[in-house]
Amino acid sequence: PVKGPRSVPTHERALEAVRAPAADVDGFVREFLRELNFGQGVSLARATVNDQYLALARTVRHYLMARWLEAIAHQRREPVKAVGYLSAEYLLGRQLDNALLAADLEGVVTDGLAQCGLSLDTLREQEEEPGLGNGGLGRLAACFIDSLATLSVPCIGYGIRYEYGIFRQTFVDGRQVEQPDTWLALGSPWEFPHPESSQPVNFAGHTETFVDDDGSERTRWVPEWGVIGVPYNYMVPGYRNGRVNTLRLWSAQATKAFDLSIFNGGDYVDAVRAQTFAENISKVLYPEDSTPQGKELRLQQQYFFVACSLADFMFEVLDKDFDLTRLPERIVFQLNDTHPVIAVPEMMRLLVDVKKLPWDQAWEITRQCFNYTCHTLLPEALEVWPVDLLRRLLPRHYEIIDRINAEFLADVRARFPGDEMMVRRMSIISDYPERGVRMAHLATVASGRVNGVAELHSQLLRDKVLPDFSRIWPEKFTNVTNGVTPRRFLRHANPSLSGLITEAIGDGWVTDLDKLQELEPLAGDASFRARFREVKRANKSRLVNLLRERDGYELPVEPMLDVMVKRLHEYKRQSLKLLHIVTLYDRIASGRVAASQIQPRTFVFGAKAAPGYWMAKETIHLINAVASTVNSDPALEGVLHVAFPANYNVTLAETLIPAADLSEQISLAGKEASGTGNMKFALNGALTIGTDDGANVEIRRLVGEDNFFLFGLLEPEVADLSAQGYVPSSFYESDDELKRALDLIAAGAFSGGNPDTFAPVVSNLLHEDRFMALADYRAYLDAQARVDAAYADQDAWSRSAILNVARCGFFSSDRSMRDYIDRIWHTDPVS
Ligand code: T68
Repeated sequence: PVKGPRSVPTHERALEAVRAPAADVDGFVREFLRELNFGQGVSLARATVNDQYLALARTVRHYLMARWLEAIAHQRREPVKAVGYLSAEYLLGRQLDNALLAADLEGVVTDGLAQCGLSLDTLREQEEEPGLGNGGLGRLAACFIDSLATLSVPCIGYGIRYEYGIFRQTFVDGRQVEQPDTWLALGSPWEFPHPESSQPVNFAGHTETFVDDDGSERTRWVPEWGVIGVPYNYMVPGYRNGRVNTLRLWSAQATKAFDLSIFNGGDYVDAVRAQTFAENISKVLYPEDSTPQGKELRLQQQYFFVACSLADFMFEVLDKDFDLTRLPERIVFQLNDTHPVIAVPEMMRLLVDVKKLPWDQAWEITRQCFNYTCHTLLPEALEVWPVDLLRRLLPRHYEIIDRINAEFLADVRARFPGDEMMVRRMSIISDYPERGVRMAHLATVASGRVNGVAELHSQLLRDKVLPDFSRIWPEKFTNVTNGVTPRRFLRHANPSLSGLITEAIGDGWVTDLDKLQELEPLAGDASFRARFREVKRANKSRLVNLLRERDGYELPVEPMLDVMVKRLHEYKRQSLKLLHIVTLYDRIASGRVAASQIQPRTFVFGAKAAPGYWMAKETIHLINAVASTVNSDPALEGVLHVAFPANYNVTLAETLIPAADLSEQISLAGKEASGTGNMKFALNGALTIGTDDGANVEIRRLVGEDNFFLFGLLEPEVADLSAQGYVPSSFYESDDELKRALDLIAAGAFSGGNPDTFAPVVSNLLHEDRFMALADYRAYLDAQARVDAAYADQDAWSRSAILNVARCGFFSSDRSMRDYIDRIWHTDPVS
């Protein structure tokens, strides 16, 4: 019998709207214990921390579920144009706290768990973060989908459910050793597999022409093998607005037909091998960032997730009989870099071969459905697929690309008769050094809009990377400066500062970050500054405790905390940071400066190197070597410390960034497309020392030049110096301190006297130095001296830090999303 005021037959109850459990302590405890007992199958008394964590995660999901189902139902009832964000990477970070924050459950959960004798702090540590991305590009995708949900804009994030995400970094004798990231091993409570919505994906084979029923000649693809894509859905909750969007990640599975036939033939070993082969596609995230790794498996991954995603949207999300000529009214696909660009010929194939639309009409639709974001300036980072490979793996797609190119080049020739050089430069298919498909060109030709990720980057993209394209289609090119989600990177990561801000100006800033401007007058208030300093100090001691427990570092809380966290790359110039540290060390060790004369600093690095990037790995070894020398010198106790916690990831960033005083953003001008770490630090009240590069330019303009330490060559100066012929050794010869620092490393001061250990790093800087670290060394040291002087006046420093917070509202990813919506997508929120 159903208890309650009204007796409702069971079947009718089932039809009622899904209800969240009561959002009070009792309601939570009931639901949590039910999950523990019936979902996890254990009693509270016998439950492990992992059982408790899994039950908690599932309980929290229940609170979001009704909204999620409603969002899906609403989109079916009253469809509006949605964003299809196509990204090979999503660097999500932990989910539990984000969900608690979005659903406003932290208080209830803390109290409810306490009633069960459990602590939220312990359970949250149990979560393995889904590290399905390499760095900035993947993290940006995660910030963007968070903001779209918070803005109530329908979005489906499409990507790959890698079984192994970005490798877990360990250090052995100071060298990076990669371990597999087994993020799924203890269960993955945030995902919902939907095998019934699987999509078949084909590869290889050949194409053939045939005469259709209506007498027309058509092409069909006769593939050789295929796999199945199984979707796993994740909730993307908006911040306290009742909106929950979907992230749909695809996992590869062997087809039944594929292995059954072999099984029936009696060859079990071969059948299993076939399965392994198919499932390899979503096995592992490529840990190479910035440069494409020209591997067949990578192209398979790209096509796999894009084919699943387009079919999913066009034939599952939309009704099967939807009039595809109206597709642009319902979806706009954003290409997150070139990785998903194979979606362009795939859409053409679906429209022309499968749906039998005329080519021109299909092209018109396709062009209205895609836009492309470029995330790099390094020419070697633009993907080019060898024609032979593409043709073998995706023969029909190659034909389609070839026709797109032929029509595009005919257009170029018509506009610029006789300019065959231009035709060659612009061609989607290049002839040299081998025949290859330039994915950035294909993306640009097919897209309505092409954008860079910061003002400087977008300008260089137009003028240097794609100049011919911007000449023929100036209106295609636009800028959208990156942003970061204030929910994760301020509200969640920095509860102390969030509390102080909210006390001062209310909590509207969480969804309207421009409101931080209201803090500006408080920068002039001595008591507010004192409280701001207390917050910073508390965040530093939180970090010091974490690094003691996590990595065994013993660090003082008092010194300035100077942080450089990002992927290890020559262009980002961790080596320049090292030269600064080695110089400080040398000044004291040589007696030129007394330890007591130095502004005490703790340097923190966090960086993963691509496993195949040798020079980056040598640099990691050198950072660790310098760290152990500096940290074990008793004369430097309390003066200089260097920490390099292994396995920098989103979770570590959340404790590190709020503690920082100084943010290192020191790439060679013209190389960092934007940077987003730079925004997170400034928003958390660190001052930046940085070059005139990427979004640093905009940060400095907004926070004011007095509150930013600028140094180094400007981009045009870099270009000039390059053109003249850059000779790094001339800087070494003419700067005594630089010479001493490099000589010290070369002499083995950090390698137990062994001069060979770091000879390659030294020689690379001295004779090659592609990113001009030596040219910027003196300017960098001078800027660091200005930092020291400024930090000596703590009151003035905190004034600048508060102004950084107050003036960084622009860098909310909510603003980035509004820019995409207004200038590129033209989508509307749902109420
Ligand atoms: C980064 N790119 C940019 N790439 O370097 C950074 N590449 O300036 C920018 O802020 C950020 O994108 C967001 O726009 C990357 O992170 C990759 O991770 C990557 C991954 C695979 C292949 C190539």
